[in-house]
Amino acid sequence: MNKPFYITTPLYYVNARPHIGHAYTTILCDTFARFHRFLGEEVFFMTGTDEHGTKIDQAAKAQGKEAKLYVDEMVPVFKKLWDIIGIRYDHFIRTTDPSHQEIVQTILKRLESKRDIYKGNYKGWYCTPCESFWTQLQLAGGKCPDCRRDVQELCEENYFFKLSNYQLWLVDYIGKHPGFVLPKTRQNEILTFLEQPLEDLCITRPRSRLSWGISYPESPEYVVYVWFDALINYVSGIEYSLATQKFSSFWPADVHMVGKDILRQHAVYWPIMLKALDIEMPQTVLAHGWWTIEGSKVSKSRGNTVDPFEIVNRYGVDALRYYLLHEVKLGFDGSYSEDLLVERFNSDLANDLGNLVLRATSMLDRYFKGKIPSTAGQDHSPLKKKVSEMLEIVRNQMRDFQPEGAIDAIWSVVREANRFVEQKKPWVLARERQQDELGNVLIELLETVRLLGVILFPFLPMSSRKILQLFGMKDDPTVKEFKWGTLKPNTQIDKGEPLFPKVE
Ligand code: ME8
Repeated sequence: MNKPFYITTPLYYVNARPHIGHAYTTILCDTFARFHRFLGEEVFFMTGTDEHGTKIDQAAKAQGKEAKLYVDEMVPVFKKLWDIIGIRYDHFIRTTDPSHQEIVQTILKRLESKRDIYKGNYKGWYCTPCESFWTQLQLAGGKCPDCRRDVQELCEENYFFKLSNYQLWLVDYIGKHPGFVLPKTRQNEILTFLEQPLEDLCITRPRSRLSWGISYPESPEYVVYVWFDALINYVSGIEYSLATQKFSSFWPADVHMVGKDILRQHAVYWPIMLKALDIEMPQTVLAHGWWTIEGSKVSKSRGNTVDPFEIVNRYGVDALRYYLLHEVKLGFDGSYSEDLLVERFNSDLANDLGNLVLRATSMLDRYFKGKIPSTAGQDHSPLKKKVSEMLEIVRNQMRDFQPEGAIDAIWSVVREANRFVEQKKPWVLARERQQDELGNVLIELLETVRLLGVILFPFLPMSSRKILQLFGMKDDPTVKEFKWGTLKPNTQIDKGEPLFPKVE
């Protein structure tokens, strides 16, 4: 029995509504999760929310609400978006879940007993919006080097986690596991970062300064630093303790999908935390790029966000999924443009895919009253080969974390099938009463459409469902359903509605 495929999104801060950046990461993970289910594997896909720390505390205060009330109101907004855009997660973890909080405390006690945690003085500069401490040397002209805003000087006693003890180990580990941090350019960035001595991580905040967080065990005057708390979700969400059945069957994670903004936490802090706890490393930390607008990262603090609810309202779920999955190569930045989204909608979705499906079913309707004809059969089916090659390409592209490449392979079949219609000219065959040839052409076309419905399931689940319904097939297809030649004569297939009515 193979280990289940375990994939995670970051836990999103609930200090603002989710925007297309969050939707992007979650759609990517959902697509990989669906693809592995499609392959017949057991999958555990976890997402959730990061609910502690200064940012959340400030957002709650700004609305004059208790932090817990505030987060309880925000979480459903995230869940609603995931429902709308077809995200099928297996578990939604919140860092305010009592089970998570307990595991964080257990882990801290374990690290203390291993002497990986010590108490010391922290002197530094703090950037509240970024929640980052900086040393004097790291500041950029006295400002936060990340966001260039003002920083505050701080000196306080705190608990520290001995990252430095594990620096050499980590460099060695990354060097020996080239698939651990991907893409390669990001791996190189992490290795460059690790050329400098690693400072120990301050993992508490005095409660007097920040009260919204998990209490440090035996020292309630401290709360746990939000990043230390949040990273632990990846094991607490599967009931970490080395002894539980769930943990031992799901861990190690196959993919931690993250944006490049939080790679350091996932490729430096997290592996060291795991190493110190004697927990196996995840297979891959995969960093994708940023969606930008006019060169700036789409982000709540910059206030240039795009609301995915609105995009879905205007163009539908699959239009958003198609655009985000296909427009950039995973790992690279992409410049977000609604105009381009509309262009792709009209050309790739409406003209190519939508037309193909409608053409195939309407011609069956027109020439055979919607019933699959029985024909003498055919010796040669040019699309069949293309379709089976497509499955292999999709498999390879997905294994290499390139969903855009997988979509290209699917669209190459969509376009080939449209060309096939142009070449075969079924309307001429009908006029000349070449019934057998006409039947063969339509069967060939409909088989292609049907298998497109199957393969689209991980990427465009709504369109996949609509196509499969036309053929009376169930949702959630697996690769077993990806079989050419199972359309039975006399099966009735309705014309259906256009999948993507054009947008002006
Ligand atoms: O960082 N383009 O939460 P967060 C692409 N709570 N992806 C983007 C994006 C953009 N413009 N903006 C955000 C946190 N994202 C922590 C994580 S994990 C244990 C704790 C996505 O709400 C991307 O995945 O700021 C990024 O890493 C994440 O949202 C940050 O979400």
